[in-house]
Amino acid sequence: MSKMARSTLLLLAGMVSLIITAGAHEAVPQPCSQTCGTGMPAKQNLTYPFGFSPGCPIQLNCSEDGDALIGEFLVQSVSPDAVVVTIEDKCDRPFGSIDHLYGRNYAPTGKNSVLLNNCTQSSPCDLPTTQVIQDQFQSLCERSNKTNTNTSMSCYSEQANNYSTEFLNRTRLFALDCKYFPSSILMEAQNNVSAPLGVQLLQLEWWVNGDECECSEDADCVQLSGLPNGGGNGFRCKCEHGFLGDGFMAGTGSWRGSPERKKEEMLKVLTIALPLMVLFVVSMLIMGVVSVIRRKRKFAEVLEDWERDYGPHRFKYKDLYIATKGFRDQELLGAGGFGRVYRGILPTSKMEIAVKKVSHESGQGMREFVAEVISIGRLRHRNLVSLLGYCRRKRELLLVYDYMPNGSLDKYLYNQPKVTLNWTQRFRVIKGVASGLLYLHEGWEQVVIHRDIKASNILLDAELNGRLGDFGLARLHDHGTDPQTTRVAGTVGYLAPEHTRTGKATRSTDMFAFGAFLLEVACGRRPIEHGDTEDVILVDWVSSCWDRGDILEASDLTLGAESVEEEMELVLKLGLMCSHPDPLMRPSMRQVLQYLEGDLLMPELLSSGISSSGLTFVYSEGLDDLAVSCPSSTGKAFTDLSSVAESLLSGER
Ligand SMILES: *[C@@H]1O[C@H](CO)[C@@H](O)[C@H](O)[C@H]1NC(C)=O
Ligand SMILES: *[C@@H]1O[C@H](CO)[C@@H](O)[C@H](O)[C@H]1NC(C)=O
Ligand SMILES: *[C@@H]1O[C@H](CO)[C@@H](O)[C@H](O)[C@H]1NC(C)=O
Ligand SMILES: *[C@@H]1O[C@H](CO)[C@@H](O)[C@H](O)[C@H]1NC(C)=O
Ligand SMILES: *[C@@H]1O[C@H](CO)[C@@H](O)[C@H](O)[C@H]1NC(C)=O
Ligand SMILES: *[C@@H]1O[C@H](CO)[C@@H](O)[C@H](O)[C@H]1NC(C)=O
Ligand SMILES: *[C@@H]1O[C@H](CO)[C@@H](O)[C@H](O)[C@H]1NC(C)=O
Ligand SMILES: CC(=O)N[C@H]1CO[C@H](CO)[C@@H](O)[C@@H]1O
Repeated sequence: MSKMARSTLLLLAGMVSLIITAGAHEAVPQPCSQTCGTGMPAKQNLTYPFGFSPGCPIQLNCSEDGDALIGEFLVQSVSPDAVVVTIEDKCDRPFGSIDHLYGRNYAPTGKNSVLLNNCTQSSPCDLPTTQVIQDQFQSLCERSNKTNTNTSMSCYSEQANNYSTEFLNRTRLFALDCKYFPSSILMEAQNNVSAPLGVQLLQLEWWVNGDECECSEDADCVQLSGLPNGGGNGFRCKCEHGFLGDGFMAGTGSWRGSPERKKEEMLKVLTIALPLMVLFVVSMLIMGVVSVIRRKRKFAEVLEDWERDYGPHRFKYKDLYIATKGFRDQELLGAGGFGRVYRGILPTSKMEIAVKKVSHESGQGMREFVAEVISIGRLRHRNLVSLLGYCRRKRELLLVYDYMPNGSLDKYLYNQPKVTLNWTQRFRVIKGVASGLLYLHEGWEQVVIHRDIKASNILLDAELNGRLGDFGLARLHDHGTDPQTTRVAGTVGYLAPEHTRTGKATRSTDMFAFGAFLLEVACGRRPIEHGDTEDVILVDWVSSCWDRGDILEASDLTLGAESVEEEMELVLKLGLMCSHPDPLMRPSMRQVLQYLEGDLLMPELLSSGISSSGLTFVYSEGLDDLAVSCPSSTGKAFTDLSSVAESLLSGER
């Protein structure tokens, strides 16, 4: 979702920037240069028609510092309405220099009051209205204290003479016949009383000569006539509000600009971006909702009313999902007949767990099964792997067990290279498993049949104690199947002959499997080993060793001399005894434990009658025409049988 969001954002940003760049104005080449002849940019921002090149309608001079000049006067500012020049106080500035301000395209406006000195004619002047200004001008020429100056200061303003002309009347000004032009003040009328706007400033009105307006579309035109340059006509262009440019057709023209331009661009951006934004937000919302729904579905569990009673035994699928990092393959501990087992760490308690995923075909019998799981979950024995709880989801049942750090026993027996357990450890494991199985068979309020005792179901805890795992699981398969056809659950090689025949699991069938397990541990070999030429059946092989008079020959070679012979012999014989084809001949779990603890002596056994006759017995039940019991062909016959059993089992998964 985040990836999608990021790309959507990028797309959006790209679109917005595209809109902005598309709106940018392309500059129009200007025929009139606004840079000084020296190559220095003018300090003032001049625009057409002002400039320094001869191509400019209003050509200004440029000072060495890059300042625009009119005559000797520094241009302060150039606006679409007026040009303002600086008239620095100078007592002995010749009066004639004022004539430079009357150009072809500009003239002083009537807003100016010019300060004069040593004039022949007097004129009323209301200029120094305030004491400050009066003082300044009065003292102006006194301070300079030049012998050829006099402080006969006067001034001229149109207003003071009751004239209301646009320009300072040059004729009348020159008629005053003054000697000096020391300064000027720009006045502004406020409530019919003119007030000084700026001292040492003079405002010029400007125009481009011509009878017709030559302004661009979005510019206003100011037409002027009877101009001081000889009574000609002129015009001035000014961009409309919200437009940029000089407004002249010969200049840059005008284009939409700030703030309206910005506003409009914003509007444009908004009209395009807003729906996109809304779309984006809506899609984000939809994505969010979808992801929430997906998440919900992902973690959806099956929870029925009857399950509420199981409270603490029920785990949240989400917790298990997080614990196993989403049932990652890296967390996979193993895959057995009943499902895959994952390692996990519970998010809140940080407890290590093993989660077994069991798939079940139907909800039928689920209630009974869960009830049984819960009741089995109450089983507590140091040689049982504790079932902590369960979780149900769709077609899956998840069983949560204690995590066994040392894994299953089979890897210590068969894996190459072997991580072997020494005999003492093995014997302890055997006794532990026996004790756990006794608890299942006799120690609890109900008889619990394990149904799948084998080395790979024995797990080793941190102290290498053997613990029985997966007890009762085979029941799931019983529950899940049609009651009319009973299927056999278990593992080939550990299945008691009568189990395959009747389909009934009893304590005796568990004993048979335990026998196979004992031989496995003692011999370090699987109950059936598929060889190149023929298969080795462990029971047969051990009993043949016994027949030859040396049962210890069958013991695991990797154990070497360290094994205690009596214990080894005991385990081997016990293994054969438990693997007896006749269930009545097998000892009970209590007896087995007593033999192992040395509390009871083993009865003298004969090797005959054990061997694979039990297997042939089973075999003859199913496939009469192949009933052969010669030792050499037993393995072959068993292979056939095992394939039959396997097909039985696989049909059930
Ligand atoms: C001239 O224009 C630039 C930007 O166009 C502005 O930063 C600068 O202040 C202007 N200078 C004057 C004197 O107006
Ligand atoms: C610029 O300088 C030249 C030569 O000194 C003069 O003729 C012209 O009137 C001046 N122009 C302005 C605008 O001051
Ligand atoms: C101005 O000049 C007069 C003589 O003309 C002189 O006496 C006076 O001290 C001068 N004042 C200043 C401020 O220089
Ligand atoms: C200054 O003007 C007064 C009259 O206003 C005159 O008497 C005086 O001689 C003048 N001084 C100079 C230096 O021109
Ligand atoms: C200007 O008008 C006012 C009154 O309107 C008058 O007092 C003043 O004398 C007039 N000034 C001139 C120079 O005519
Ligand atoms: C300037 O003054 C003269 C003389 O007073 C007058 O004839 C002329 O019309 C005035 N010019 C303007 C433009 O007012
Ligand atoms: C300003 O003067 C004009 C005429 O000169 C007059 O009509 C107007 O009422 C005056 N305004 C104020 C605010 O005095
Ligand atoms: C300093 C100066 O130029 N003063 C002159 C002022 O005007 C009178 C007559 O108008 C002249 O005589 C002065 O020389």
